[in-house]
Amino acid sequence: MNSSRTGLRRAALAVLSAALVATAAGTAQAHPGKVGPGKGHHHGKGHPKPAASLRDLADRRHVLIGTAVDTTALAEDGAYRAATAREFSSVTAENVMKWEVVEPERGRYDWSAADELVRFARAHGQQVRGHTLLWHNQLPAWLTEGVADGSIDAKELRKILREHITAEVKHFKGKIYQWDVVNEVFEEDGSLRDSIWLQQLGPSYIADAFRWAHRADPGAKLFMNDYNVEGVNAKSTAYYELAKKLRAQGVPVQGMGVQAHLDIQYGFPTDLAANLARFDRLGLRTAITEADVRMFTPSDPAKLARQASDYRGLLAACLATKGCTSFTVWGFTDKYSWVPGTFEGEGEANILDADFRHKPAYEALREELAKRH
Ligand code: 9MR
Repeated sequence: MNSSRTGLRRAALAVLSAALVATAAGTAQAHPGKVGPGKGHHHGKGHPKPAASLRDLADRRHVLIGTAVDTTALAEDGAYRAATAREFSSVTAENVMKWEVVEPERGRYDWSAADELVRFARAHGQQVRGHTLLWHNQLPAWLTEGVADGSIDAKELRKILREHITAEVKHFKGKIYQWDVVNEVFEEDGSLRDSIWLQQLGPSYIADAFRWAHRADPGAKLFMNDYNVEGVNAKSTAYYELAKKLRAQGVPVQGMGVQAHLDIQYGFPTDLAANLARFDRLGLRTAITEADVRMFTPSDPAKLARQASDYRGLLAACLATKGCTSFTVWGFTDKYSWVPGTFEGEGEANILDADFRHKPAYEALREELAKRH
């Protein structure tokens, strides 16, 4: 297990006892009464009008609805490909824009898988979210080993980071509407994560990363992105304070990405809208970037209802925030998900089941998007 996964699980365990107490209240609050939009209503001579897709409905709300894309599934699975094209107006590379994939050897770039996704997006009128330029995970071995054995010193590492960000953002210039420039740079307590970036370069690496990315593509909106920052807490407040400070210094930080990897065993973060609103007031865009809602398997109707309620709550908070212009799920079918491989006994975190059938969560998103506002 890599350190991000460990981090996620550690964080999850840390809030377990508090969350267990809060769960019942959270469930009740986050489940407002709802009415489906003309379910079973037939048009014309007995032919039901094909139901609008998520992206059709999202267009009317001027919000992008996105998914992370597993590019292997995209290449091999026709049903997956069709659903990706039909339901979403934005795509994020689940893995193929990460450093270990795009620069497997120093100075040798391999954009092929990412380019393929960008081509798919273009062909289907979809926007592309860029994920991610700087992370402590999925770094190439030449880089981590070079730092560990001292053959890459701090000065060299800063140059490597500048070249990586510049090369990647330039390669996709004009094709990416939002970039996750820095990913998961804070700990739960709001201190900066003790990564090789902090250790070698000190805290200024964050401002540098944004400046380099902006220079390479001034048109892309530049985001910070993390998990466990849904509510107002030490970690999200650290991002808020950092954004305020950097913007006062003229650093081009333009967005806050809230990953939203939820789990139905915990309470829904009911202060999500308030959290998004404070970033909005700072002049930042916001986005839900990696939504999924896991559970212990097998599912049952009650668990699926709670999952639907959580998805609905995430989307509702985004729709209520002016600058929240994209809502992305981290994969859309239970057929392909990072969850079972990471959280023992858990899964079924997505909005379609493994046979691409609509789950209550899918219907909840449709209903939320279809609401008059
Ligand atoms: O979904 C991704 C999975 O396929 C990779 O193995 C994993 C490696 O750490 O990264 C997953 O995506 C992560 C994302 O890039 C950042 N936020 C947490 C996501 C889930 O771990």
